[in-house]
Amino acid sequence: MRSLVRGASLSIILSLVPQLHGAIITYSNRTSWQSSFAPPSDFFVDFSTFTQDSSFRTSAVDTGPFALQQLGTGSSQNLVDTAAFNLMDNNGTNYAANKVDPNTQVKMNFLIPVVAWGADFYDAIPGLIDVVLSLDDNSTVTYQPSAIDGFFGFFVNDGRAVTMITFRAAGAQGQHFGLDDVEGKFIPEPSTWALVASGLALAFLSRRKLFRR
Ligand SMILES: [Ca+2]
Ligand SMILES: [Ca+2]
Ligand SMILES: [Ca+2]
Repeated sequence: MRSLVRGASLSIILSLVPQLHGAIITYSNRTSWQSSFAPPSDFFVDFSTFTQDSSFRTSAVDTGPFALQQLGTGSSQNLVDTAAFNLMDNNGTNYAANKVDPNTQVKMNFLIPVVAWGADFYDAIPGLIDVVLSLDDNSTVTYQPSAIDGFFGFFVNDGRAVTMITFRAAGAQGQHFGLDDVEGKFIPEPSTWALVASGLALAFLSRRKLFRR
């Protein structure tokens, strides 16, 4: 009886833990995701700086922290959609309008690899879109957003980082979806660690001097 209760409480606890996939944790809630890494985030792109529709079909659109570009030839869409909106999948502000199908993917290339990334997805029917993470150890991991309209984010906690995200059709059916409020954290630069290390060394030395007096 007791082990039954223990088993039940364990499964409840496990159901509360974010989905684990190797050393990458995924989130469907932005606030929970933000608490997974050391805030603040390094970038937040809401596409509000765009004043006209900008296609990322044949050339990349650079937002600063990342660039968007279509791979393949199947789609007539794939643009940053500014008001008045051309397309249906949006939250009422400028956003990235993506169309993926068996012949067309969209890639998001990061200026610096990211350890944390999240975005709001719109009209992204669950099961139809693969979100493929390319990691700096040349491995890939594939996820799918779980809500038609909602947040999807991940945190890599094993020292690796994501260099590119590819959005692709999970099956034969194409899918059009909006992406907005794209937020993330770059991998800490070695120089940052060097600064931290030299700061610690200075603190250590000054303490030693104090003790010698
Ligand atoms: Ca927006
Ligand atoms: Ca427009
Ligand atoms: Ca859709």
